[in-house]
Amino acid sequence: MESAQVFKTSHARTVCYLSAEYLLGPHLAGNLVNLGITETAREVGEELGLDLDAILEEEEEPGLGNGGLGRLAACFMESLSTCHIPAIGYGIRYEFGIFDQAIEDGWQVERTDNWLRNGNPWEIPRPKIRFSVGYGGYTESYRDDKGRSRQRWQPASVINGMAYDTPILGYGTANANLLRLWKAEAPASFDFQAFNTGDYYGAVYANIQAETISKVLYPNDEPEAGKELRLKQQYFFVSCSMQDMIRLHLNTVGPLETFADKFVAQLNDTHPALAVAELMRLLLDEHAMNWEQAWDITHRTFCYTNHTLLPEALETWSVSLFERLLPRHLEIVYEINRRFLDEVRMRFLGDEARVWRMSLIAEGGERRVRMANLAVVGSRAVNGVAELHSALVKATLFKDFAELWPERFHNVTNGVTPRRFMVVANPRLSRLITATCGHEDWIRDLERVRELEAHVEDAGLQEEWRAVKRAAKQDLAEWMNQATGVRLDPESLFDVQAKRFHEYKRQHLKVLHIIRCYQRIKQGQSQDLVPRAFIFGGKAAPGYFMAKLIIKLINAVGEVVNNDPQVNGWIRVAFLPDFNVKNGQRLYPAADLSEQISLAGKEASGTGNMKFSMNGALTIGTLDGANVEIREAVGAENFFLFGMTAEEALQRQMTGYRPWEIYRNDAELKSDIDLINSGLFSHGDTQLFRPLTDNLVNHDPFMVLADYRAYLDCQKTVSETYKDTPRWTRMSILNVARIGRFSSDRAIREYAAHIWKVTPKLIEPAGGDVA
Ligand code: 9GP
Repeated sequence: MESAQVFKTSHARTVCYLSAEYLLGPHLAGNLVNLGITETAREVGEELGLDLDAILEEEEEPGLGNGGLGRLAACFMESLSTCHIPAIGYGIRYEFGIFDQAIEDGWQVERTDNWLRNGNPWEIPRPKIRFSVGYGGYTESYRDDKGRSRQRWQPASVINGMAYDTPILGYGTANANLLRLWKAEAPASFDFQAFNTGDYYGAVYANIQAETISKVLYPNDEPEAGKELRLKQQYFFVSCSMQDMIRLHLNTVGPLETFADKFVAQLNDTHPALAVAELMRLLLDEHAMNWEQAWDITHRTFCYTNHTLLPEALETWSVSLFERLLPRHLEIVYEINRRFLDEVRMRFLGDEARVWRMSLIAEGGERRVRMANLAVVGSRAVNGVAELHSALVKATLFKDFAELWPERFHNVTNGVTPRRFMVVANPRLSRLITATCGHEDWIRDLERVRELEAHVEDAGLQEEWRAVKRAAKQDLAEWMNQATGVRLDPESLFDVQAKRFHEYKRQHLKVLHIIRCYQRIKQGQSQDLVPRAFIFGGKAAPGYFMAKLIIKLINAVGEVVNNDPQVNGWIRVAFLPDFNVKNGQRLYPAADLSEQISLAGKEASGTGNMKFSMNGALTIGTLDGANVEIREAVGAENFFLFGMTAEEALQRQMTGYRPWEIYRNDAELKSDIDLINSGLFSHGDTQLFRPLTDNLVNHDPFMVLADYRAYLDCQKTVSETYKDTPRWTRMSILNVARIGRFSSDRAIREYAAHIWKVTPKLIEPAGGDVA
């Protein structure tokens, strides 16, 4: 409340982070750390006969996101508070978050995530903060009281959005920002006409329809069909958020002319891109501005982050659906487009092909609104999330735009919060770092973990370092055994791949490596190997057949390997069910090896790569996303690199990629794939995995076969290095010591200085010191 009051009275410039997803993870442990009272809480608990760890274990996490993008938003909210930047996070209070994953007979099964079942103690309902949101209907022209011709929207239906606020605490500071999530409700005056004519059920139906809008988070990677509700969700939350920002501005600062000085709105991917059209509508239709003035404000307000180059993830909406739901916004998009394309034509005379490519409307076939183009045109800054990704954004996806407005394009490499992913997740390692460096300042200034480097040769530290890792592996092994019945040996190398399942992330490349190890052991060629536990975690979108088949394959291989006494002293395979923030916190501290093996050019950044490295895992990875910068930071000699570069991959695709030739010419690869097809892993069913193996041999869109040999060679180096224990330990220490740059605090400071132009505002604690 004090933060809100100070931000209000001081007219502090404020960041509004617009994101359809926040993958927050449990709040309690993070809040205790940020308030500096974990040990106090533990002691008080003990006096009361309560075990803090048992309480933490009970907490339900709000899984209001799919993966990296939503978790990034959560890290950013925490760093915004820690860095004293006034901010509001706007999003949707989904009643059901990302599904809970169970594994049955090796297959992923989805269960609804009823996270609000027992209530949510962290949120503050704000019944007075409500806005109306319209859908459908028509637009009409009219003359206002000054005789000017104006346009207005008469929606066919209206629902309400009500605010629920969750305070997001910073580390060791009194600053707290708000995460304001909107819940959809029927308007109080529900359809009385229907009610009076006796259509009671019709009236109730309208209520249900309204509430559906914030019911459930959409899993990404879903096919396009039936996504009308998603467009409704997107409009719902941006409309409430824009109306709220205008309300705040009018209440505190005053006239809307200064709106863009008070607020900067960050579009987290294209999901909130409708905000551009909505702010225009509010300024034009509700606040009677002229186009030029409204556009100047809108354009100065927004910035946009792109998180993917994958074409299927770039949102477009059919013009007919858009028009049916948001007729006024379509008019506004057309007008933005008309003016924008005039600018393009003037700048690139006669280049109609370029005009066609850059248009906000895709023509040819069904006409569609291109949300990414709307976001670029409506924003004053556009950024990618790692150096390589930002370069590819400029060179490929938004090439035409970067030629038109080169100054608009930036890079801000992602980061993650060390509070959650080190202090909360790995207290043993945190204590060791604090003891070695002699201070806790590294928690707020992660660059200071570099002080570890001076001690890297210290045999005592190395010993303790190994003990910390060993204990985390023991914890994970126990948990895994309870959760899945798979027994892992903490003495073995813990080789972990945990992230969403997608073909571009290439979990199936990892599976081929496991099968190769299996065959080598069976053939008595285990001399190059070290005992390994292969551990996977991650969810597949419910409608993504191939990703689900890969999960099944992992479990099928696991069943054979784990039950074969000839090999299971060497290798084990475990699948951690329901990979979420809480389970991630169990995995990162226990990993020796982090698998970051996407096809180069496909993973925009990755953030799991940072979390593993922060916990002393070494990375085996391609030159993709933030791997490139992690390798630079930790030193090439402390990173296991393999595979094609993005450029080489592209080149090879263009000159005709023939995976079947690789399959035919590499006897080991052929025998690994043939073993899958033999039915060994499917109780004799030779067809089960055919869609996967046929796809690999005949198409292989993510070039698994092209990188197979390089990957196996690199894994051999991993095994050799692991056998040299002191060397591995030194590499592990150096990974942590040099990871400072990947704190989300650094990312937030870069956004603040270069993109948002906002300065920190420190809140003085009213009733005593914090931390
Ligand atoms: O796939 C990217 C991932 O590489 C990145 O780390 C994350 C955060 O920037 O965003 C992911 N993108 C999406 O989830 C959808 O665009």
